Amino acid sequence: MRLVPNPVLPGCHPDPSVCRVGEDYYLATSTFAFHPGIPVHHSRDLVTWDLVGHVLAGESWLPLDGSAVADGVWAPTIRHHEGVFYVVFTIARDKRGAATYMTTTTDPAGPWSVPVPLEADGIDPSLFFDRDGRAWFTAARDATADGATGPGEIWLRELDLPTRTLVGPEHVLWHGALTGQWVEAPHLYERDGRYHLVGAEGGTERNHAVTGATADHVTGPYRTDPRSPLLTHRHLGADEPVQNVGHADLVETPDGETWALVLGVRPVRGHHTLGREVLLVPAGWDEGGPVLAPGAGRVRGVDPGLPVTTDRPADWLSLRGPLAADVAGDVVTLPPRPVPLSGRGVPAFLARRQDMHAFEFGAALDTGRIDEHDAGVVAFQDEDTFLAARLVRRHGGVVARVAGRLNGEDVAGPEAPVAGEVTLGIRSDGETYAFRCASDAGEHVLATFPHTVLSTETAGGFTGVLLGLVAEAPASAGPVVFGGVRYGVPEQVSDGAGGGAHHE
Ligand code: 6LW
Repeated sequence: MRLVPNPVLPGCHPDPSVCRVGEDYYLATSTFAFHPGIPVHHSRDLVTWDLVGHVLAGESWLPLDGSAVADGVWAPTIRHHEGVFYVVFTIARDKRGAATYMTTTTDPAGPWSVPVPLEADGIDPSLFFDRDGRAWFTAARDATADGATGPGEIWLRELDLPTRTLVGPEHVLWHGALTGQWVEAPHLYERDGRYHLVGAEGGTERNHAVTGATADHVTGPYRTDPRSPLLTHRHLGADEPVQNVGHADLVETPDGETWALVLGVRPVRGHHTLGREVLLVPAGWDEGGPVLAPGAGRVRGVDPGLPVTTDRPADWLSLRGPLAADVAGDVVTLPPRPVPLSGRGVPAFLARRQDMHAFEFGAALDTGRIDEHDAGVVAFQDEDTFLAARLVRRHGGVVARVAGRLNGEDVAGPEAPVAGEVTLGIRSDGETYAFRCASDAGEHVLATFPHTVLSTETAGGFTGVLLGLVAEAPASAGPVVFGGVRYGVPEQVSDGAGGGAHHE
């Protein structure tokens, strides 16, 4: 088995879906309430992935005002058929599928068409183009939990491409290999005239698993692949460096090799902060169906000694909608907004994914320009869990302090007077987050927290930590200029702003 370095796409990129066109692979992942939505990454070797664009941006963006961070855009599937790229995805509300959309393009870098709603229940939509030219839509939805079925089921209907509507009868395909374990993430594949349905079960936490079923006809009947789970780390114990492995999509190389992209997490002392990341797993086929990680039975290539790369350009994100922010080299200018990070609006918040355990993130602010602002650097999990080193004006002076929320409870640290240019930073060794403040008067730690408080295991939700810049103030207050924005491994910090871009 060939060993590849994993994860191939670190940081919060859950629910990977992949398609190939010639020698080019395209990958789509979930973005919840982040804007722009659904990054499209390109690769020629399935190992190195470069961001080429976003599915939901500009005209194709769907407003997510009022959305919880963990809701919003879930589990896109990307497919290519006769020159057209298709993406189907769910908009979730209250952690349930609320609407399903489809969008298309001929250029995966975008723009993508304005998404059209599909009349479909549930989550995790997928598309399958059969050899005879017919297109099929599958998704996962709740089923009556009568003991024999449910709580999830995979269903299928034909997709009429010209009208972009679901047509014909509905077929219930499968209730999973492990009935009662939330079957989801369905993808269909055809091989040698047989249909293979691959799903995920056990929930996206420690019991996550890839399972499967096969049929002679696309509409079924499907019989559980008795080798299920086809891949899981649920039985490997807490010391296994990768956990929560599941949610697979398969792709074939031009040479006929099969590979799977799956999601997994890398906990530190049982808690993960980087979100669900993309892992590459070799695959093959036998008479039963797909064989994932042949000869190993597990995801390999996750080596704490692998070099950490810091040259990945930032995919700058805002929350719930576009922001008039300007990124020029390592200078980020944020017009303020009176919207708190704890709310459900669009705050003046621009962030990048934390994609390394040990990192340093920081930016310099001029205290002379802090007026009605509450501005600084943030480690953000969701609206209920975030910590920030912030500057505010008090009695004519400016103070630095840590303020935020942990599981919905406000947290505020002691205030330290500061003046002149101040650098606010967040530094982590993987087990702590230290919030720092440096000025001409010296450098000190404002507060340190264990990484567990920002982890998904503690905070819940579906995302990982974002590292960002915030400028909360009435819109009439002047823009906040963050200079020297940097992100990198501690001691070896590089420019993290990642080139110039206007983020509108
Ligand atoms: C995704 C689903 C899941 O749609 O998490 O529990 C959802 N598993 O497959 C959001 O990533």
